[in-house]
Amino acid sequence: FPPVEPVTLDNCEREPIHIPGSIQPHGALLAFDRLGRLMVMSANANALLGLELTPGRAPRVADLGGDADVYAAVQQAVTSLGSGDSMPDSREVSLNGHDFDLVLHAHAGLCLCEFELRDASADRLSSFARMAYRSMDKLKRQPGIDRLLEVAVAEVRAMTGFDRVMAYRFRHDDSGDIVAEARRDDLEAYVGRRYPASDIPAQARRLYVLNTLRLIPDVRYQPVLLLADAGHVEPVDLSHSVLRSVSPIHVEYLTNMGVAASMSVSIVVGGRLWGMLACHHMAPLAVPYAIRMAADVIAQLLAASVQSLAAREREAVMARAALLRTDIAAQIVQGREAQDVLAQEAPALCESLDCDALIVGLNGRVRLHGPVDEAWAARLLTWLQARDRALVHVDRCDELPESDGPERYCGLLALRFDAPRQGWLVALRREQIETIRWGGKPEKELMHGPLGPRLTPRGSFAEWRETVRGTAVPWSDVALETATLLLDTVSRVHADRVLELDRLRS
Ligand code: BLA
Repeated sequence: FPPVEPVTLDNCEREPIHIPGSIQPHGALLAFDRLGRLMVMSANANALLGLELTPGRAPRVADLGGDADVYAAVQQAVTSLGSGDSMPDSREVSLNGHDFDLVLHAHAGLCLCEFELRDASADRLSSFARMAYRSMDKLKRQPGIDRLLEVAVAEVRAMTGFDRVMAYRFRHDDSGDIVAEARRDDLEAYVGRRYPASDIPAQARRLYVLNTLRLIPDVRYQPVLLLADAGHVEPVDLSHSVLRSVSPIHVEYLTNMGVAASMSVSIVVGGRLWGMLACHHMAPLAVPYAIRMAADVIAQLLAASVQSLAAREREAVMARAALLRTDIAAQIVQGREAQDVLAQEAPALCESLDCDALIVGLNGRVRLHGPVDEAWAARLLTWLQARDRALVHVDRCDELPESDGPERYCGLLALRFDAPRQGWLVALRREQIETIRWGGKPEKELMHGPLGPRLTPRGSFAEWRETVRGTAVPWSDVALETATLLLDTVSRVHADRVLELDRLRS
């Protein structure tokens, strides 16, 4: 089942990567229907497994190398088809003088049996269970997300032997940062790099939530076609397969980077792809199924820890904001002018709202924190006053009044704490591309494949810059909630103080 249209940089979101019609050659695939009939087989199956199977027939024990274990496993998986999809189940088998991990699962009406070649010694596998246990113990003890990911990349590298293991964390718009890395000493650092959402297209992200681990032991592989019985017309859905052949676009990306083997494990938090552990090897590398399963378990533990640490980090931010709010309110209640208090607390406010500069306006006077052009600030306040809303937030440069000064802000979060007296607290954010520094030194571009320099980390960064030009990082839910509470508090205590002053005057 070859893909319908050739894959290019422009249509790769439509590439049906779950039905490539081929597998990677480090194993063989047999797929059976409800009646136990062989519907699809990979072109290499008979040769690799030493069998003489023909599509359309239900094999007997003798047809499966006379191995009762293999036969029983297949029969059991075929029977389970009656109750719908099933999670992969695996066992070790020997056929044709080779050892295999036989991985079976039911999906979309077919029972998929994948025989993956294994050559790991038993020793390595048994010590590995201890290694996984030790890793999990270490992971559980990490106090914050950054440390947690540092430990995770080191542990996965120790377990699998990859030259480079990176932790990717996806951002608000699905672009991603490499936030932690364990690598061979002589390799250039990738940590700190950012790439656009389009480097991992939407259908790949969906697939990676369903099936959390993929491996390419040798990117130079020749795909092995799937052959179907004449009675079987549907393409085989390889969403949950371990041998699925991968997108040629992605293979080109890896090749351009000089990578020969790749594995990635999804970190799924709340049903969403939160991040990935991505592993590279500069030579081919076969990672045994059991070790991959351990890496998958580590990623699940990571996801659970990320979830609870993120909740804790959010609580800590909200608690600090509450303290700051109380402090500001107390100073105003004691009689200080709101504008002075807010201007004095500007550094703390910038930290709390995660902004680069602040403007505090009241009664036509402006106080600034950070590099802001005064004339622009005054125009901005007039523009805000005309919008007639108590809370305004913007994250695009072209929605704000144009600045003639050297500074350019694209993000604005403005709180009107005194409407009649034009009292505004305005938080500003710079353009995103000014706030990131590309990690690592410009690499010598190793080579370009047929699709040119786009498919390199540097091409990715350039693409990301294009995508986000003219925007600031959008205000998070936490920043908006903090701002709403601050607005509420400051306008209340400030109004009381103004009333009090009026009363004293009259
Ligand atoms: C998949 N793209 C991926 C994956 C990663 C990246 C980690 C997961 C697959 C794996 O395990 O290897 C991206 N990898 C990166 C990046 C770095 C890296 C950015 O190491 C940087 C250091 N990819 C593109 C473009 C397209 C594209 C432009 O860059 C399409 C136009 C497609 N990427 C693409 C597809 C997949 C993918 C289709 C899915 C591959 C598959 O599972 O079949």
